[in-house]
Amino acid sequence: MPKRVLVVATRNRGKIEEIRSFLSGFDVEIRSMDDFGPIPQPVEDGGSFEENAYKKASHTAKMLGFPALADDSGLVVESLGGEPGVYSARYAGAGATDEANNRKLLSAMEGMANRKAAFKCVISIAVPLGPALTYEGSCEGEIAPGPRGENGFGYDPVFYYPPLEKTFAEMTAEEKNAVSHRGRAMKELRSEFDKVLVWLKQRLGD
Ligand code: ITT
Repeated sequence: MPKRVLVVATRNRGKIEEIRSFLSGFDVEIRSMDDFGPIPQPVEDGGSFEENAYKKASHTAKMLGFPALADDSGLVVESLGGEPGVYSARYAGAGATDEANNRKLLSAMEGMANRKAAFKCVISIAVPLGPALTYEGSCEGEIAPGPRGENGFGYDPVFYYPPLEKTFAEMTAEEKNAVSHRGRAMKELRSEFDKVLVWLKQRLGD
């Protein structure tokens, strides 16, 4: 029997690599957006990570006719009232680079004693029509005084994880995946992946 196709609905290379490694070994054929021609981008105007993850997964499934997995994630900083939150990708403006977002965050945090922050991740798996499955994970840490480390992507150089005394960018992929927001959400998804495959079969009627 051909393997079930699952499209990873993200343009973020860092996320794609992590999600692929979490799903390696499962009975599913992972495709990325690069395997298809260009499609219109979904509008990420939801007020929560859940809403945006569903929008991305559902939009992609509808456009491509395959089940799709989307990840909406971001950094929630306590002393900034939860910012950048759902605006994490465009904190320093539309199309901002990771470096620009990190610079803006570090300057907003200058002189702040409370540096508590949490990475949040919501994974949504959707079919072309109907509801989606949702998985969530979070990871608590602190905003470092300055960037440290070369690994990972996004806010990794400025997110310090006290239990390992490293920023995410100083960790190996294995270390980050074991404790990260995405790692925790994907762990839950992996633990019931057989049920996900049954759910997809029922929804898709094949
Ligand atoms: P897609 O919407 O195409 O998936 P995106 O990068 O725009 O890609 P989001 O809208 O979910 O994704 O924005 C997430 C933001 O949070 C973005 O700036 C990421 O770099 C950052 N982020 C998410 N997970 C991260 C992680 O594990 N490490 C560092 N930064 C992360």
